[in-house]
Amino acid sequence: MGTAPVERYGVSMRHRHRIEAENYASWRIRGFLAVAAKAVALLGWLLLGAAATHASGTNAPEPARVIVAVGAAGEEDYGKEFAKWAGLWAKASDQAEANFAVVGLGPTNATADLALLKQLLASEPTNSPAELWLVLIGHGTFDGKEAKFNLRGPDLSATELAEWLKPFHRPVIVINCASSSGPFLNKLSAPGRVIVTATKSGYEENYARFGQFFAAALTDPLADLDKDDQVSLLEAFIMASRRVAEFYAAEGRLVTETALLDDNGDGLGTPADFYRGVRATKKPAGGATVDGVRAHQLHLVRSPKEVGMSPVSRAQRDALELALAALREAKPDLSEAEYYDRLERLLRPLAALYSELDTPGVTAPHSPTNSSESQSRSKSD
Ligand SMILES: [Ca+2]
Ligand SMILES: [Ca+2]
Repeated sequence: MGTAPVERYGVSMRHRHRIEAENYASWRIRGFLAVAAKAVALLGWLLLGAAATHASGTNAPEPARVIVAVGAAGEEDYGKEFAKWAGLWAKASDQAEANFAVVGLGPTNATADLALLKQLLASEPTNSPAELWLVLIGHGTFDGKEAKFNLRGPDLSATELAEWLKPFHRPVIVINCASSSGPFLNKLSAPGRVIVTATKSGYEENYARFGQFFAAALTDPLADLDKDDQVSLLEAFIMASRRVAEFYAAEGRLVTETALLDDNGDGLGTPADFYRGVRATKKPAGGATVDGVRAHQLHLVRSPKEVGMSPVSRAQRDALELALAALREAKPDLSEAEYYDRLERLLRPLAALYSELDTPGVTAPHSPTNSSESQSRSKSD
């Protein structure tokens, strides 16, 4: 699993010619249906958690949980850097009113950091609409088979973390900022999760700077690429990757780290240079949906408009937008009538949702009603 877990973008023409046009279309539509089904499933468990919150008498969004694990520094200078990045996460979490916890910065004691981290995760609710952000800041290793995150004392392997995360049916975000972190993406990828790694494989083993730029991007207005007054997980990923590229270019050095993001549970990551703005400009091969749509729905520090949404409404909006993104990808293979029929069936509940939420001056941050498709549709109506 040390090789690059990158999305296999771009169906080669030769391969495409081998597929009969009709088969190809039905295969793409099946892909859309599968994704739409996943979106509905995601909606199911997001809504369950959201409804539980609602039933408990509050419609306030549950605060996100942010757990930062700082690894063994090796050298003092690295230790200072890692502490600084963890500090940025603490600051952003404070701004987000999230519940923040850090492992690995205090004095070492009888309980190893690995056990402390395990305890922290084990004490988390497994069913909840509240996001769980797990951030690993430090060095990593890869022995050709297993990637590990270096902690003081025993290390954390990708396999072990995958086990710990199995019970969770809530939005889980893992950001592994370490060198050699790529294999964590393969091991942790699952529906309902977003996995970000600083490197594309286990073989990018030099000190990785991605974590520094990612932590800074969380609250950087320049990272708000779509100007909706909040920095999404996708935007932070894109901005951090851009800063990494700029760093190596300024130093005149070869880039030794390529960050990846996976949010569609297929175990394949997408690098930031596949996006223009927040839209992916290349299509994955194999009928897979593109990564990034889900990651662009998640914000550690939410805008006041986003904060104003109830968990139930947000869960509904997120699932409908995912289905909409899948429909757009399937557009070339659908008849115009079928496409607009499906589009309407998604836009109607979305519009109802937005009007329900509507207060003067409030617009939906990701409103697909701003899309060119729906504009051209409404013109023709
Ligand atoms: Ca934004
Ligand atoms: Ca993926």
